[in-house]
Amino acid sequence: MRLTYKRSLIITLLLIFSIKLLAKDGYNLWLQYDKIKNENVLSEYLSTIKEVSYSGDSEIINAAISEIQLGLSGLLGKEFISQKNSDSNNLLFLGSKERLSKNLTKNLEDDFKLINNEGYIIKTINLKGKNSIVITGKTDIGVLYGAFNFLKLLQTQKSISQLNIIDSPKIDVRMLNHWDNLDRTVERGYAGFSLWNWHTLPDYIDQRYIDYARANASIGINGTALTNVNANALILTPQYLEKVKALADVFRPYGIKVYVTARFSAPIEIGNLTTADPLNEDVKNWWKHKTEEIYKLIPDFGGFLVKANSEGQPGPQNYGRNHVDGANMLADAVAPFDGIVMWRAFVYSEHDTTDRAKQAYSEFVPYDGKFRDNVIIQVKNGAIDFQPREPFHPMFGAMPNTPLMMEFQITQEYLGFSTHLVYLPKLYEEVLEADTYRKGKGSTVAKVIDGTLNHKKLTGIAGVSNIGNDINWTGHPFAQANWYGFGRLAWNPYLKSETIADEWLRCTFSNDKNFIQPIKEMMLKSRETVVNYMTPLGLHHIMDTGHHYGPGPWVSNLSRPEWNPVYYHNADENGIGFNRTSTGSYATEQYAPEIAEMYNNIETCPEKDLLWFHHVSWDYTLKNGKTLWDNIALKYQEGVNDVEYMSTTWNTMQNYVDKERFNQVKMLLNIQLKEAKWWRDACLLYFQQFSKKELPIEVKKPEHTLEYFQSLKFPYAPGIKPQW
Ligand code: GCV
Repeated sequence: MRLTYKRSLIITLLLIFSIKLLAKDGYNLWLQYDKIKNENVLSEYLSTIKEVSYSGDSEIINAAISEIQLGLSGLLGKEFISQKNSDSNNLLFLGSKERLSKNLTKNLEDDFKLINNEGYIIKTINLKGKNSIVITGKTDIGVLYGAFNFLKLLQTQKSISQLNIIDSPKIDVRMLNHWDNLDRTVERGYAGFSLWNWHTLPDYIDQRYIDYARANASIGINGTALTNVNANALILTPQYLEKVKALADVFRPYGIKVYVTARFSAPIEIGNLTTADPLNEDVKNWWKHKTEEIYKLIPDFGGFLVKANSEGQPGPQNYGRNHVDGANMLADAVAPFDGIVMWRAFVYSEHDTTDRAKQAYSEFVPYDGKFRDNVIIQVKNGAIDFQPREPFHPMFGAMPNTPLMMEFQITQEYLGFSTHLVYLPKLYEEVLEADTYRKGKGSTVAKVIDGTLNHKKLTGIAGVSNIGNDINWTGHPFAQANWYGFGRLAWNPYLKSETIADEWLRCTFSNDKNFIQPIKEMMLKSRETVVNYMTPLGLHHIMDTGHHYGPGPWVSNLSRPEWNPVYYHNADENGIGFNRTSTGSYATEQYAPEIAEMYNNIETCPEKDLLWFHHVSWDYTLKNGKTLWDNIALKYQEGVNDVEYMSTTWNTMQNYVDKERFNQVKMLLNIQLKEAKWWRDACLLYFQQFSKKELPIEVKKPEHTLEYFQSLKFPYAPGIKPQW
């Protein structure tokens, strides 16, 4: 009796264990190293790599070697014991330039001229009749990036028989911004709580911290701002700095520097000063000493990220000073340690009645050239706030004497949270490819960001993280693609979103073309789909207020006008849209003349941006010969139809995807469909009050009344503090 019980217990445990092994909870992200099933591919790899060897003993090289071992043992199903400095045949060799033999160095001389300090070379070399693949770089971090990229070749089943890959990042600072609070809530976070367990740090190092660093390094991210820009000064106290140091120690072997957000009033809150005036000597000294204290603990600390005089955050203007005074004071404190200050340009004031879209440009452009060399201005991709579609921010290209970095939002605050499948690299690509015309045709935003347009030494890009402690990190399995895609574009802002989707799908799910082709198509379309069912034709910021979940075009009762959706859509009997032309707020004049003219004229303004720049009559005829009202309604319907199509496409994919992730995506697409219909019906019913027109026959009749939609309340929608 006892034996039987024991036996069944053992069998159950074994079963649970094996199910756990087989289960795909998404934790491994795109670093899935399952054994390659294609025999031809596998045999090519096994005959090309017989041994692994390396040179160097830094913690970065150790990280590269252990990733190669992990990857090869999984993908090829064979253990490789790495030898130091072996030179047998069919070798995979890893080591930085200074570790290479004379012959190898000679062989790679020209290639090294093509890479920068973080770049890598992966090359097949035949020396004295012996074949080897060499993964190298000028520094160890280049070797680590090379190792991840080599594994990606295997994951995506590329031939490795004659390799010659030379690649370098085009942007210096490639970072994630976590809007994580010290109580572990995440502002605009939809994937659980913060990864950083401040309570158990610094003594407890969660495996997640290491896997977070691996994932980031695999796509070339080299920085992380750990804390919310709506900052808490406590992070700068010794108690918390010890915890930051612990994280910095974990991330260092993966080439990732830590940054924290600096609350401008910290000298008062934790320093016992009576002012935070940036020109006050005591304040300057306080920051100087605080910075010294930080660098003593974390010698490679990256620097500060600052949100000042924005949405209630303190800043230099509280003392009659300006952004230059504030940023330069902090820049002087970090300069001796090669630190940088990322000063955000996301500002708009309750005392300024001009169009919110104009305020950042007006406030910052006059300061062009006045910031210290180690200050970089962090600018959101558009002038309002991470909308499903915004024209590029007019500041890009308008401050030739100041480094500007891009801020994209990876977390889907305005794009359906982590329940909607939206592939954001498509949005990023649109912005990066936009032409500012600041130095004639071809002056793209990408060229501003990578510094080539104005010969900038300091370059950067930040993505507001969509990561939390959900088992799969991002909530929606496809939201992982947005983290991945951000990293890839940060490395190379000229990459195509399609290439990135292809790579990600192969690494994350399957190499089967019957899966890749339809799902890639679905991903590429998904951004336009969300624009259509939320904010078509240039509409913007009509989400319900506070949490930004679902539609709320009717909201008009908030204290600040620009917090109300009615401010943005201006719907009335005459039409809809924000007049930002010369007859309106004249925001168009903040662009280079070629772009200003294009946007200013209703005939040349791209229809996708029409209502961003123009207040347009309901009867205005668009290029397809239909009225504006019909176009708006049809776009909402198209959005819904496309989600239906996404859902049907996904439902035919069960043979290519593990059960867990298949079901997750299936359920999430059902939610997305429900919410797309909600958006369509609520917005059309609301706008119809002004247009007073029938819905075109293609548009489904709403199942609820406008009053019903207006009555919906979500006090506990994720991403905000309930008291807000
Ligand atoms: C961190 C928007 C968001 C805020 C965010 C702010 C910012 O307003 O709704 O949650 O605050 O942008 O970028 O600073």
